[in-house]
This record gives sequence, structure tokens and C-alpha cells, in this order.
Amino acid sequence: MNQPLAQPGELSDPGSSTPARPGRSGLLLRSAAGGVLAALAGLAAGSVAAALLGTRQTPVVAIGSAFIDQVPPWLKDLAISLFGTHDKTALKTGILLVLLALAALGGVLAVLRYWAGAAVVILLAGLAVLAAATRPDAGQTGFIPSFVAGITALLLLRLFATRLSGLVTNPDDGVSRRGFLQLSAGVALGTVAVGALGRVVGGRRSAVSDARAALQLPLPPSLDPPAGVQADGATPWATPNDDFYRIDTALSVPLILPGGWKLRIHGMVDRELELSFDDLLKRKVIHKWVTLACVSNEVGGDLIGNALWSGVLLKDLLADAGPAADADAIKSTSKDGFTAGTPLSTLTDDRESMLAFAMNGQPLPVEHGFPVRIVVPGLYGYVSATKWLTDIEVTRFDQFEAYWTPRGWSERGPIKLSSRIDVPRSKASTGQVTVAGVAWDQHVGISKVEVRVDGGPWQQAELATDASIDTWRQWHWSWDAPRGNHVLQVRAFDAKGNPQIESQAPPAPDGSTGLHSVDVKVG
Ligand SMILES: Nc1nc2c(c(=O)[nH]1)N[C@H]1C(S)=C(S)[C@@H](COP(=O)(O)O)O[C@H]1N2
Ligand SMILES: [Mo]
Repeated sequence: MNQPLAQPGELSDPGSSTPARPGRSGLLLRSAAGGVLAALAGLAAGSVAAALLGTRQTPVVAIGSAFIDQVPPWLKDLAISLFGTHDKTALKTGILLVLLALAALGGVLAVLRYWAGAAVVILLAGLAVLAAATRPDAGQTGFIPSFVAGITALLLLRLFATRLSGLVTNPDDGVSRRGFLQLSAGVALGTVAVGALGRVVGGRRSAVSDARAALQLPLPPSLDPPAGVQADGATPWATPNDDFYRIDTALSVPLILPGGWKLRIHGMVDRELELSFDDLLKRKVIHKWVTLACVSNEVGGDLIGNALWSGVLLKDLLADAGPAADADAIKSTSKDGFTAGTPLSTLTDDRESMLAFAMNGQPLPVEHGFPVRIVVPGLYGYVSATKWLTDIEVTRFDQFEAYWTPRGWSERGPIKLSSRIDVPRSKASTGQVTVAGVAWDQHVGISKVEVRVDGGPWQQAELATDASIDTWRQWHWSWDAPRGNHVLQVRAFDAKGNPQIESQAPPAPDGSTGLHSVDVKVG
């Protein structure tokens, strides 16, 4: 007899000689897989529930949105700098991976003790329900998808635990193993089918795209850039919609049909207004180039873009509403609960702040606020450029706090004078090299741009025509580049002759400062 002795704790029958016995690790894998499958099925059921209810609050979106509302500004900045505008995909993927890892743990626990595994699922689903219920845009039904997901996952976890518990005492129990396989296959197939159903039901996205495509808007007579600017310079004058930076807190984009859109203008006004999309189009429409910028933009960063916006003057609408003499702000609210606080004076002065419905001759892209957003020349987006706009309250700054104010960002957000080198960015050949970029100080204007090499004397760059003080200004400078490593720097002056702030400051709380430098290897 050279049978190995049974180890303490080994439950299998040492007399059996089946070679590919699943044993402990096999059981572990199966129970983890059971947990993951139960969770995936739950998420699929949750998506269908969300689609049926017409809410965006799937469990992952609910948790992600609550997470975004809680993260400290430094983490938000880090996420933007690491993932750029893919920060949301990264967050959703991260949340999904953590959920599935915990579900695997729940699966293992459930086989040992069902209620221990169930507790993990209840905790996760509870978190999602809570997150969804406290979202400003969740309405009364926003928690339901997470609830459905939790119940589905709990039931399936129970089924898996029952099948697998037979294998705890007898890993060779073929009936239990086959039962597990059948159940897994069934759940996997069911998940795929339910997921497909979710896509069909989730046709709202396509309904909105269709409505957007069918819109007949009063569009600009021409998309031609103003004379004297470089349409295709180092940085093209107009930023194509597809390349335009996107920054918002919306994990899944609010989907608004123009037919169902309504804007209320109320608060400290003589006459409350309610406008439909058609009402808006009946008003006088303007088309205006405005460069939008994000307060989170680092020195040299690309969270800035220039577009031809079409819309209605806020000045006219507010005049109709009649703001009270002591009102000094508007609080604008989006469909998904984002809010911005904007000085009333920037909406009623001559800068042509608008309710925009088109961008570069196209209806607003869904990601950029379809059907209507605010555009205010001279202010960072977080205090003005509300997308998916649904409500404007005329009020006072001492009466409210907008979304980013309690999160470490300044209440007021005028754009800071800044400049950027776009070419060259790293390498150049010896000889004449074009150094070029943009400078901006919206609603103030740019008077001069200078460049220097290796800390030498400042040299004046050539400016493109000043199309407007509300847009960026292109500049270029010809450099006789000698071989070697060099540092290029740029600085701009505003319309009044003030130079850019040279000391470095991070984006929080009210916008970065410092000069953009580029290391160039000339060879
Ligand atoms: N509804 C909503 N609108 C919003 C935001 C948001 O989070 N939600 N972010 C603001 C910020 S911080 C900026 S910089 C601009 C960006 O607009 P864009 O994504 O069209 O470039 O939108 C503003 N409008
Ligand atoms: Mo922003």
C-alpha cells in the first residue's frame, strides 16, 4: 500500500483515484464564478429596469455619480490628468471591477454560509440603492434598478450556493458538479439575453439622436472663420465638435427630447417665464464665436476649445422676466442636478451671453448639452456653461451655493489670461522653426504675445487678426533654431497691457497660472 495518507482537514475520500478532481481550489473557483455570474445577471436586470423606467440610474451609474459628488478636488484633477476625458470610462470600469471582486468573495462565502455571502450582496446593492435615492435627478424611481439588481443577485446566489454546497462535503459529487455547470450556463445565457433586451429598451438614446438629426434650426449663414485667422494653423481656429473637450459630472448623459424640453426662469423676477424649445427658436437668434475654457485646465493643457455658437440672447430673456433690482446672480440647473452660479451682470451686459442650441452649425451634441446650454464669454465653464439646462433662478449669491463651491472651488470664476505653445512640442530640425500657439483672455482680449528661448530676452510674436475679445488669439514666431536642447516659453499681455501671472498656481480654487514651457530637442 503506497497510498498517501490523508492530510488533516482533507475531506475527500483518499481511496478515490479520479485524476482531475476539483478539490478545494476547484470548489473555490466555482463558488467565486457563481458570485460573479449572480452579480452580472443582477447588473443586467438592473439595466433593463433602468431602461424600462427611463432612468439613467443603473447600479454602476448610481454609485459612480455619488462617488463623483464626494471626491475631493485633488482626486478629480488627478483623474482628469491621468485619463483625460476618458476619466468616466475609467471610473465605471473601476467600479465594475471592484463590484465583481466583492461578488466573487460573496460567492465563496455563500457556499460556506449563505447569509454571509448574501450580506455582501445586500451591502453592495444597499449602497447602490442609497446612492441612487440621493441623486438629485433620480426622481422617485431611481433606486429601483439597484433594488432589482440586488434581488436578482441574491436569488441566483442562493441557487449557486445550494448547487455547490454538495461539493463541500463531496467534491466528486457528479450530480452537484453537473448541476453547477447547468446553472452557470443558464445564468450566463439569461444575462446575455436580458442584456440584449436592455439595449432594445434603451432605445431612448437613439430616439434622442433621431430627434437631434431631424431638427430644423436657424443655423449660421456660414461656418467660415473670421478673416485673418488661421483656419488650419498650429491650432485650428475652430475646434471640431468631436475634438471639443468634455467636462461634466454626468456618468451617463442626460437624454432630453427637444419636444419635452422646458426652461423655467423664475425667482427674483417680475414675471416668471416658461419656454419650450419651439418658443426659444421663435426668438431672435445670434451666432457668435466664443472660446470656452475649463477651470481645471493646467498650464499648457487642452481643456479649452473655440466654437461658433448659435442661440438666443440671455439679456433679452432676462429683460422679459424683469429681474429684481437687488438680484445679483442666476443659479442655473441641469437635468441631472448640476448647478452653476453666474453673476447677473455678465448675462445682461453687452457680451452676448446666450442660451445656445447649436455648436459649429450642428445641433448641440448630446455630450455638450443637447438640446440647450448656457454660454457666457469670459467665465470658466463651471460657473456658467450649464449643459442640459432646465432651470434658471434669478437670485443672490448670498442665497445659494452652486455645485462646485462647497467642493473647494471659488464662487466666482472669471477666466485667467493665459497662453500655450502648440508647436513644436518636443522635437524640431535646425533652421527656421515656426513656434505657434494660442493666447486667451476672454472678454478682455489679447494685445501682445512674447516668446523666449532658454530664459533669454522676450521676443514679440506675430498675432492673427483679433476676431473678437471673446475668443482665443492665434500667434506665431519664427525661430532660428540651433542644435541642442532648448526651453521655449510664452507669455501674453491682456488688452490693457497687463502681463500674464508668472508664478505657478494649480487649477483649484480659481484657475491655474504660470508660464507654459516646452523642452525642445533640435537636431
Ligand atoms: N450639466 C452640466 N453642465 C456643465 C458641467 C457639468 O458637470 N454638468 N460642467 C461644466 C464645466 S466644469 C465645463 S468646463 C463645461 C464644459 O463644457 P463642454 O463639456 O461642452 O466642453 O461645462 C459646464 N457645464
Ligand atoms: Mo470645467
